[in-house]
Amino acid sequence: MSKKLITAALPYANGPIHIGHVAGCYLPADIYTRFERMRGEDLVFVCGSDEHGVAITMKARKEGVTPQEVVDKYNAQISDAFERFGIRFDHFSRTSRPIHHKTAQEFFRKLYDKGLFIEKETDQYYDEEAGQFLADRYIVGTCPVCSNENAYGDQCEKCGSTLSPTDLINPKSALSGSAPVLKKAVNWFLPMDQIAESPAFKEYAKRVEGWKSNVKGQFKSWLNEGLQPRAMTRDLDWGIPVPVEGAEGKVLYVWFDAPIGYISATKEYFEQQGNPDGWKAYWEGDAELIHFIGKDNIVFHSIIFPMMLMEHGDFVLPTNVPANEFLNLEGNKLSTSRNWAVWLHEYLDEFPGKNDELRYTLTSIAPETKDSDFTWKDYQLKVNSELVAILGNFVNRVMVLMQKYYEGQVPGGVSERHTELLAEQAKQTAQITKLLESYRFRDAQSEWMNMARLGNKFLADLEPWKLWKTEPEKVAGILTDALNICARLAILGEPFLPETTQKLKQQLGLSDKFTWADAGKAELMGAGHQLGAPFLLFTNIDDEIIEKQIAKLGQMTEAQNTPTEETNPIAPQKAEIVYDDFAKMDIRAGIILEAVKVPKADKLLQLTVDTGLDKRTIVSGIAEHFNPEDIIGQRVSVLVNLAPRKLRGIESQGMILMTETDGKLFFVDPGEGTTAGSGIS
Ligand code: B3M
Ligand code: ZN
Repeated sequence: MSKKLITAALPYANGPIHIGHVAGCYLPADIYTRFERMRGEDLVFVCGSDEHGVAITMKARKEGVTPQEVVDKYNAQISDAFERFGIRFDHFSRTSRPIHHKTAQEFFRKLYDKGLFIEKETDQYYDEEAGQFLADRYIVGTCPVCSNENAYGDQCEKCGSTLSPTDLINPKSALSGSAPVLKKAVNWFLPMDQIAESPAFKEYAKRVEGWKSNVKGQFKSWLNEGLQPRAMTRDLDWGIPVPVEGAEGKVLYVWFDAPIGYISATKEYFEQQGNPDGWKAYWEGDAELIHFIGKDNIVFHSIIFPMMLMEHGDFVLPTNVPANEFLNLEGNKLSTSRNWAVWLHEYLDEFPGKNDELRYTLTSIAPETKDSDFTWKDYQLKVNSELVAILGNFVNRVMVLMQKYYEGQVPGGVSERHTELLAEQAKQTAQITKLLESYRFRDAQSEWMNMARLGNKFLADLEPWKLWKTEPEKVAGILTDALNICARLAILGEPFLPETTQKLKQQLGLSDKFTWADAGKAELMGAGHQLGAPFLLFTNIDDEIIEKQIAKLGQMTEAQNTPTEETNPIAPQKAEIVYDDFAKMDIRAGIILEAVKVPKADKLLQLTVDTGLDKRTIVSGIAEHFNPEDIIGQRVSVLVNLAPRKLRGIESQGMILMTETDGKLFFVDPGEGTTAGSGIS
């Protein structure tokens, strides 16, 4: 079995992740790796933050902080959001790490030593006011291809053309706004035109024939237009120093170093596993390399990086580059500056426990072959009329009837439709597998939902609730057949909806150790098997929630424009709930026994709390407000039946209640004389 290295584009650590990024590459990569893991494939899934380039230094200028502060802040925010959302990388690295600097410099040096680069003195734009060369995004002007007036020196984001600064019409410095002058500078160029003619590249180009049409299309149009040598170094002070004498003050081009980040991340992962040479097997021989990216990264992953890899010689070339197109939002392009975005960390805060609702929606509209549009109404519709009404409803009907008739113990037997039902499921299973193998996640998920539809139709046709009165002996087989559909849904749905299928397995009383092949078994649950207690997998999303999200779009956050004094310090009352909603919460008095800072997380403390029921670990976001040693012995109110959640790899089993006033946090003290475990109601 060949080893697989799966990568997802390294996000720039210059801002948070939004749903466009998620739909573009992180979610598809996660679905694919979960699927391949269940098939027992030997794979490693790496990512990390891209911390060099002008994208970072521009942000630092804008925020009035150092580039280091920018990357530290956003690396933490991005990796935290991925973890909370359940994007299960084996390793998430950073291109600022020493191991990456070393790997990228050695890579450059090897190509340099073999004489590959063209050393060329060229005219580079220079901002005399700022006293700085203007690479890439430091220079803006009119795109020669589509006339967009805000094209960057390296790329036009409107038409997707890759540009050189001197291609721009009417160039202006992004630093001072002034017209730049040309100044001579030496840089090292990758002779892409020559490499494109090499037999090795021609051989590689054959494999691109089998790739997705949008990727193949861009690949071909690049080659047809004719490639030019491209500078792999920059006159900048932020980045990886060019490891060549006489190159002082120059750094590697960010698009040279960033993809090498996939190699460094693999190395670092294996180093941390105590197997420092283990990474090699994923980068040589018959190892497969699969890059998940968005469409603006296609040229770098299908042409430039493969050229670098083939000239280096020690590594495999990409097996596939399943790139997605762009996701729009409510009919408009996502835009950070206009705050026209759904930020992942905000979604996670505002929709706790609803990761799968977003995963499902994004996969169902994935921009796999062309741009697509996310709307909140559509999200609501997908949740209410598919997750709740089809999947949730099917599972719930079966579970409730099972409790009612058989106290949750599988009766066994088969229905009169058994054979055709199994044949249909086998067909669907094969189809889902085939679609996942060919990176068609959208269709794969929809075929999976069809299996739940099949279940609903089966129940509606045979009406076990009616037969129970007239021919009760038939009901056992019907419900056993239906339960086996539920179990198959739990196995096949894991790549798409990992949290839901986990809950489903729990209800069905199934273990977690299923492989993909198990989905092919006729009987997944037989007579005598005891089910767990039924509970709803999904709840409807109300109009109010959707309207609030729509209203939020395009509004600048407080930090962006409103002075804090003007904002109302008292939050408005939340939507009404019924007593049962409240009664579901089990809140107890507790005592903090231990408190330590969670490494590399500014906000988090790991607490050991005596809840009266047990001594458990709770991770709380209060580190910026309390010293760990000051809160030992503190009386607290604890929500003890909140589903456990992993934060920075630590399982948090509950939540400490806090009040916030004027930005300060206070513990909700259950009162003197209370003992741990007393209920709060
Ligand atoms: N950071 C570009 C981007 O976020 C870039 C990807 C690097 S992948 C090696 O679009
Ligand atoms: Zn353009």
